[in-house]
Amino acid sequence: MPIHRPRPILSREITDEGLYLDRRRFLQGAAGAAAGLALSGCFGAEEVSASSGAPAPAQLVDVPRGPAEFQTDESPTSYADATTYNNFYEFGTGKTDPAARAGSLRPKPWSVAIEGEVGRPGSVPLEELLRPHTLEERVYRLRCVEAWSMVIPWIGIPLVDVLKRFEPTSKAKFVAFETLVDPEQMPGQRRGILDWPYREGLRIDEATHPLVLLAVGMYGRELPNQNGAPLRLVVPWKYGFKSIKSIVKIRLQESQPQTTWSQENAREYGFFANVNPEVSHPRWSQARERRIGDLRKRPTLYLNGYADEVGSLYRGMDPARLF
Ligand SMILES: Nc1nc2c(c(=O)[nH]1)N[C@H]1C(S)=C(S)[C@@H](COP(=O)(O)O)O[C@H]1N2
Ligand SMILES: [Mo]
Repeated sequence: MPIHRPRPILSREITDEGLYLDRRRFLQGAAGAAAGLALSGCFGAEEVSASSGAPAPAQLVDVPRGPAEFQTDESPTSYADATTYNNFYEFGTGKTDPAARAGSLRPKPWSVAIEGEVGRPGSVPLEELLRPHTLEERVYRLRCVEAWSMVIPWIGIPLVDVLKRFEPTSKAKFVAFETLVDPEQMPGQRRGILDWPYREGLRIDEATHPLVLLAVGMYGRELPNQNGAPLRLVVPWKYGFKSIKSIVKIRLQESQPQTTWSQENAREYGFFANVNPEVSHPRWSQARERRIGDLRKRPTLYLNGYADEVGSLYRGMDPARLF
């Protein structure tokens, strides 16, 4: 178990979701402590200026802007930063590991299984999953639980439109998502750093909110592997770990799904994981965040600035429980 000491947390101690794992391994005397040290303090774009070296993915042309309430006029994070400063533990726990190693992922061909409480379950090739829908661009803030953030122009389709096609039953109270498991393609899965597959979930009213995007691209191109090619979730009012990458399974179900990070440490990574500046992470404050590329920190916004859209989903619930 991680050790929680009641004392002020220095900002340089806020590193990554894996720190407590590395601490645990350190305490057990196992390997991994060195990785933990190497990770500390990796923050700004200053430290991650290298481009991934991989060729840029194919362009997605003529994608219209989505509705105005799903945009922001804040400047997007640079493409170089958004594609070289990543969390994707299937390729390692370092911020630059995904860009360096995700070349082994083969996003084509790709199929997605839709299972559980739906009238029309099945495994669907990605092209078929997308075919009836019109791609759109949305510029969203992405706030990682580690207290950094980005602004990313995504390309995708609303999850609700896809779910509807498979005809959810009245028992569909939650939606569970899973990432691919294949250690050949995802070498980080040879280590038990997390319990693979990476799993996430949403309550059905959250999953069917029009803000939730199934993304296939960013910055006018297909998703780079390190950002979750070929299909990832984007839930902009929740901490980034909810936005699961490289999805192969979507399951509608009656019970709340077990999710990877809350299974690892429920106290530090809850099921709801709603961005809230007033609910501290056990090891650091969430009041402020570093926008990658900026030097100064900025205040974190309740529900990452999407309270007008999704605040009503949580009316009457205890805010402390919503992490
Ligand atoms: N399968 C999978 N999905 C994942 C992760 C991961 O390690 N594995 N990391 C999450 C975390 S912690 C964040 S902050 C975002 C980062 O997305 P980005 O690298 O595209 O910015 O992806 C999320 N999705
Ligand atoms: Mo994150």
